[in-house]
Amino acid sequence: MEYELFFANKVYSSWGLRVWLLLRHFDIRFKQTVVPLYTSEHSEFEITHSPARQFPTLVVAAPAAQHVIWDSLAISEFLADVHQDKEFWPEDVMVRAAARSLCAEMHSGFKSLRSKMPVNLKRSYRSFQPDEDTQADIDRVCELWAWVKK
Ligand SMILES: N[C@@H](CCC(=O)N[C@@H](CS)C(=O)NCC(=O)O)C(=O)O
Repeated sequence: MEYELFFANKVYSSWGLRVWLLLRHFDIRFKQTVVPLYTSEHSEFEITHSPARQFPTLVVAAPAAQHVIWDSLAISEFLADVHQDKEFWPEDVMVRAAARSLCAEMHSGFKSLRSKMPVNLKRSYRSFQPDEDTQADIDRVCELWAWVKK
């Protein structure tokens, strides 16, 4: 099986970075292709790899066919299914359930944090003052990290 990971940008897109880091961490070979958002390459990508629309998208070339998998969590679950020797998820069923809870909340929550503090790995926002909702999200992340460390 050959993998090609399409992502928008490594500096601004934590979604794409998640899958990129996972592939690197588990030493899984892949080709990477950056598709700048809202360009003609993006439109071409949407036509060629329909119905995927967002990044990251993983294109899997298997002997009989080519498959398109999109959304960082769906891609991660696919990789965990295929590479069962790599221990993507904890072995213990209850620890695994807790890990899934954390991932699910990370994937669908933290709306204020995401919109007020978008990822930009080239900048540091030292003077940024979070509003109430953003501070609540920050507190929640800290609570979860403290809980994981226990
Ligand atoms: N929940 C999705 C979010 C992906 C996402 O929002 N990707 C952005 C780039 S960071 C995108 O492709 N935007 C283009 C669009 O929405 O047309 C995931 O986990 O993959």
